[in-house]
Amino acid sequence: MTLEQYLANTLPGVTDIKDVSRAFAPSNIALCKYWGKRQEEFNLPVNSSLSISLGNLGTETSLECSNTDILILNGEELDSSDPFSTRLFNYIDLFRPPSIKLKIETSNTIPTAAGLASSASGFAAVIKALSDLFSWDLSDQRLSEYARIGSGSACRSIYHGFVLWEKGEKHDGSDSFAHLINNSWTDLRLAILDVCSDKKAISSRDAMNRTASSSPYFTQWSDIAQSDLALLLNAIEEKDLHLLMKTAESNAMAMHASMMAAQPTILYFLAESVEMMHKVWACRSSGLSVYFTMDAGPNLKLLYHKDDEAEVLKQFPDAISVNPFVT
Ligand code: 2P0
Repeated sequence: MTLEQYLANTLPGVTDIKDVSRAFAPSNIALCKYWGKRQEEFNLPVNSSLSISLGNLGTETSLECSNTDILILNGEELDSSDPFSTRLFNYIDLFRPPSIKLKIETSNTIPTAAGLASSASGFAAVIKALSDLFSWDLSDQRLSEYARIGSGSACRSIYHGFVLWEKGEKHDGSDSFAHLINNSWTDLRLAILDVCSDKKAISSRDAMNRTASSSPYFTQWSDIAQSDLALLLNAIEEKDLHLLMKTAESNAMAMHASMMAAQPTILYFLAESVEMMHKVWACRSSGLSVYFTMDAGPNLKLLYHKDDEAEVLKQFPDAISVNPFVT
C-alpha cells in the first residue's frame, strides 16, 4: 500500500474548516533510541523506542487559512525554497485539500541555547493543529501515526511523560504508534549540556539509513535496543531510577557504536562531548548519581534524581535543567 492510499483510507473528509487553530507539542528525549527503519516512506522503525517528553519545552504552532502559503519560524518568515519549508508543506499537502492555503506560525519554546530544536515536536504540533483546523478530533493514536509520517520520533511528541513507540509489524504502519506508559513517577530530571549548536554534518535521517545499510553492528544494535527496552519498562514499573539512567546511557553508547562502524563512519562526538562524558563518570565515581544520553549530535543530556539537581548544576553550571513533568 502506498502512503497516499493509506491516507485516503484513514483520513476523515474536510467539511468544517475553522479560521484558525493552535497546538503545542513537547520535545522528547529517547531513553531507548529509534535508530534504523524497516520502511522509509512511512518511517517504520526496526526497533521500538521509549522517550520522556520535555514538559513545556517544545513547539507551538498556529494555522490560519490564507490566500497563499506562508511559514513563520520563530518570528521570521521563511522563503518557500527553504528546505524546512519545503519539507513541512510537502507533509501538510498529504492532509489538506489542495485549495486550502495556510499561514503557519511556529515557534520553539525550548531555549535556542539548548541546541535542541527538533523536527519531532514540530511535526507533532502541526498535525495536532491540522486536526483541530479541520475539526477532525483525531484520537491520540491516530495523531501519533500521522506525526510519524512527518518524522519518526514525532509520534512520541503527541504525549507528555514516558512514551513507548511500538515498532509494529504491518506494512502500512497502522500498528506503529506511540502511547503513554505509567506517568505517576516523577523523580527523573534532565539537563541539557550544549556542546555545539552548529548544523550537523549529516542529518539523523541520513545517518540512521547509512548505519542500517552499512554497519556490521546494526543487527546487534537492534537486539540491544530490544533488551534495553525491557529493562527500561521494568525500571519504570519498579521505580528504579538507577536502572533507568544506567540503561539509557548504555543504550545511547550502543547506538553511537553502531554508527561509528558504518561506512563511511559517523561520529557525532566532539572533543568536548567526550570531556563531558568523563566528567559525568568522575562525578559518579565520587558518589553523584548522574548519567547521560546523547542523540544524533554532540550535546549531552544529563539524567539524575530531582534531589540531586543542585549538586548536578554545581558540577555542570552551563547545563539547562528541565523538569519533564511540568506542563
Ligand atoms: C530518537 N533520533 O529516538 C533518535 C535518537 C536521533 C537519535 O529519532 O527520518 O528525525 O524523520 O524518522 O525522527 C531522529 O530521527 O528521523 C531520532 P526521521 P528522526 O530520538
